[in-house]
Amino acid sequence: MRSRIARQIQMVSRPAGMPEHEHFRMVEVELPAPAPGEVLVRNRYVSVDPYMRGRMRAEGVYAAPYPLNAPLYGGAVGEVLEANDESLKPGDIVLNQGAWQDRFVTKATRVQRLEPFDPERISLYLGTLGMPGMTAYVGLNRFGEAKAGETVFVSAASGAVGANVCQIAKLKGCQVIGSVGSDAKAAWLKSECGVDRTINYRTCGDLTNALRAAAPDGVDVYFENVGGEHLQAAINAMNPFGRIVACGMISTYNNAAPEPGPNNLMLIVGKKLRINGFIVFDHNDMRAAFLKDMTAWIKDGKIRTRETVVEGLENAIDAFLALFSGDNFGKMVVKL
Ligand code: NAP
Ligand code: FER
Repeated sequence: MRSRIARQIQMVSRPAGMPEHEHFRMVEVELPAPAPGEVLVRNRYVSVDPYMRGRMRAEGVYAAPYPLNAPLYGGAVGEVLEANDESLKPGDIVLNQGAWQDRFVTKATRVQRLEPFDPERISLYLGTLGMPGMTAYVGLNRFGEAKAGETVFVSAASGAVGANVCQIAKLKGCQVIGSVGSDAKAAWLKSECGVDRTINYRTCGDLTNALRAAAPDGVDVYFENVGGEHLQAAINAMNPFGRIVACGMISTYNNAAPEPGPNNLMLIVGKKLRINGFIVFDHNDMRAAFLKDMTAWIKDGKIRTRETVVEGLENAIDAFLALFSGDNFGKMVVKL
């Protein structure tokens, strides 16, 4: 019999500010044999994503909070070890929601069998071909409505979502400005992703001035991943009828108390700006088109992918925390 000993990371207390190791523990459990309709999955790659920080809070807006003393969950790609359901067989590669654990038993209906276009690159289904890539596609197309010739400003531009936003916007014929926290990330965006101009927000001085210099004709679409000073600078630099795609505000996720907002919100009125929040999970109607387009773009070399791969479930917490210090470069995944 294959091993049914599983390791899982549980949250034992809710962090107030930046999470620390003491908020989590690694637990070993013996899994039951899969009951009828169930499968045993061994994960190969598990995802860590910024939204997980929101689920660590007691109150969620959109998603249910993670329970205490139970495995955390989120996107993962694994292999079916045992199947007690005719829809799946051992060896099948499945997208699942069992992140933060190396093995688990779940209903067959709760996993999605993948037909990976490249079996060596299954982690892409957590990044460019997965939730973050689709977030870029949905946000830019459905809410940014970016048109050829327009200027698109992207924050966290080299990340899992941002790098795809930049490259899809270039494919649409836009001018693209990316903000990042390191010169190496800026150099990669320019050389590999075709980004026109970059800003290193850590070294640029006043962000509004830097953005105005990078976008002398103004910003038509701001793809918001960061919040705070980035949002204020974008509002300052937006053109009339500009669109702000409110995807996330990672700079605020570890705040223990709310911080003051941008000081220039009145500009939204005079510039007739539109601000659109969205959650990718509400837009599954675009999933087939996204997968078709994105797979073709990757195969044709039109979209470049970059990952930071951390090895070992025991390093998942550090991998997660790296999202908030910028120590990831591209999509952060944990290889098991
Ligand atoms: P990511 O960009 O791959 O990783 C996070 C990056 O954010 C870091 O590498 C860092 O890059 C930047 N960052 C972290 N703290 C920052 C701070 N205080 N100020 C400025 N930059 C900071 O993560 P991702 O998965 O692509 O997520 C990006 C954003 O999209 C997040 O806001 C996330 O919540 C959001 N999101 C939303 C949806 C949705 O459905 N609405 C779906 C997926 C993701 P630098 O080194 O460049 O600072
Ligand atoms: C994310 C940030 C926030 C995300 C989802 C949320 C899927 C949801 C927030 C909420 O429930 O309030 O990156 O990605």
